[in-house]
Amino acid sequence: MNAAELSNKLFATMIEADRSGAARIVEEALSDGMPPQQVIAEILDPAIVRLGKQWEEQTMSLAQNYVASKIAEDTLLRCIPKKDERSLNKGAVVIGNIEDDFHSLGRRSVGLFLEAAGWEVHDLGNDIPAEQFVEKAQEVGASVIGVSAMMQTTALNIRKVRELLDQRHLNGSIKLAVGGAVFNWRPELVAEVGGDGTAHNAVGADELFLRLRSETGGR
Ligand code: B12
Repeated sequence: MNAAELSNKLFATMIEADRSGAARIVEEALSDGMPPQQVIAEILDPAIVRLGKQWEEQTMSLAQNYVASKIAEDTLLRCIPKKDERSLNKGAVVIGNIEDDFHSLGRRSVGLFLEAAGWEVHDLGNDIPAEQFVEKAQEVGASVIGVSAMMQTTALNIRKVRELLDQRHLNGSIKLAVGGAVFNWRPELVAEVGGDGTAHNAVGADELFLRLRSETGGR
């Protein structure tokens, strides 16, 4: 079965709330030798995009969407390599969903791809206030803060991170990456919230973070 077919199967298990069926599909792909990043990019991501479309077309309930999202999260967790299998040599970064935002799936994908690419990722989780992002970045010596927001309203909370970085004169040493579906729909929002750059998906996050790190004077 190719990736598109497996994605269709995974989508069906998400809609039918079939958690163990979803687990079997992922285990099968991984044990056939498909790299975890490919499982995410070609099997999981397209299934979530379809989920999003159905949600927007109002052909599913919030409860159904919620269970489907949990299954997507399980799938993502199954793809995360064990800590000791990674070599983290690109330096520290901090990621999280901005205050009031609970859309964790995209952020977790980004974290996974960054770790796989060699970054030491400090993932703060959902609903993170601006102060916490900046304080953690200072504590771990991060060159980039990556903030995820899925909704127009929550994206605007990212401005507080920008303000804090500027107030503390950290704008030269810590860069602000922003992302989430709302930035893909409205690219002008990146500048509106004071972001230094964005990537449309997790696959592009490593390149973005490398560029931003180089703007801090880091190698
Ligand atoms: C799944 C989902 C949920 C799940 C989230 C589960 C979870 N654990 O994440 C649940 C059911 C909990 C949920 C709740 C809500 N949701 Co919702 N949700 C979605 C949905 C269907 C998919 C989002 C998703 O996971 N996409 C898949 C991931 C892989 O893609 P992604 O998030 O875009 O991330 C990729 C890129 O954007 C990028 N990226 C992401 N972050 C970052 C960060 C950086 C730094 C970089 C570089 C890149 C990057 O890389 C990621 C991986 O490739 C979207 C619809 C849609 N089309 O997006 C609505 C959507 C985002 N939700 C919406 C709404 C309104 C809500 C609720 C208010 C619903 C309600 N009435 O209760 C609540 C609010 C919760 C909150 N306060 O955050 C709206 C937002 C409208 C808007 N434009 O403001 C949307 C667009 C649906 C809609 N059209 O109504 N939701």
